[in-house]
Amino acid sequence: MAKTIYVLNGPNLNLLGTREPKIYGRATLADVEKLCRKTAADHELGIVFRQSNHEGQLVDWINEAHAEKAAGLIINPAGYTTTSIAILDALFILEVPVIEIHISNIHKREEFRHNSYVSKAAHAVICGFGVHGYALAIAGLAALLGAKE
Ligand code: CA2
Repeated sequence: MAKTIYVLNGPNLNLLGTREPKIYGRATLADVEKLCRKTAADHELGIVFRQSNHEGQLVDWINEAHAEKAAGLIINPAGYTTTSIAILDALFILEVPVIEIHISNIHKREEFRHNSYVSKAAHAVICGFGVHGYALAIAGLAALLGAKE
């Protein structure tokens, strides 16, 4: 049976492609989902792709990934990156690799974006590659999972 990965997206990423194109580019979340599905298929991985504006919903989906024995999880926690101990605690429960991704280079931006709680549970962090970072995250996760076989 194919391994399945979860790709979770946090608040306001539903608006991707509609505002602040200089920071986030012009791709929509639907475009990102398409890119992720293609990249996952190229690596023979199943994929669950979701977005929510609600912290508890993201926690529930991380718990679901654990219950469903997902092979790995990629998360763009967006605005919850620097605030959510609940998301961090849920990620700590996972026994599979977590990759944190940000479209923009958060370290080049305002200081309040720098201190990620999520990074404490992440195997790797990708930021600053625009939405292409999602494809890099899936390829990196696939390599990690292959290396374990
Ligand atoms: O660069 C990223 O991917 C971020 O996670 C995006 C978050 C921001 O709070 C993080 O510091 C970095 C914001 C997501 C908001 O998404 C928007 C999409 C379109 C237009 C405006 C905001």
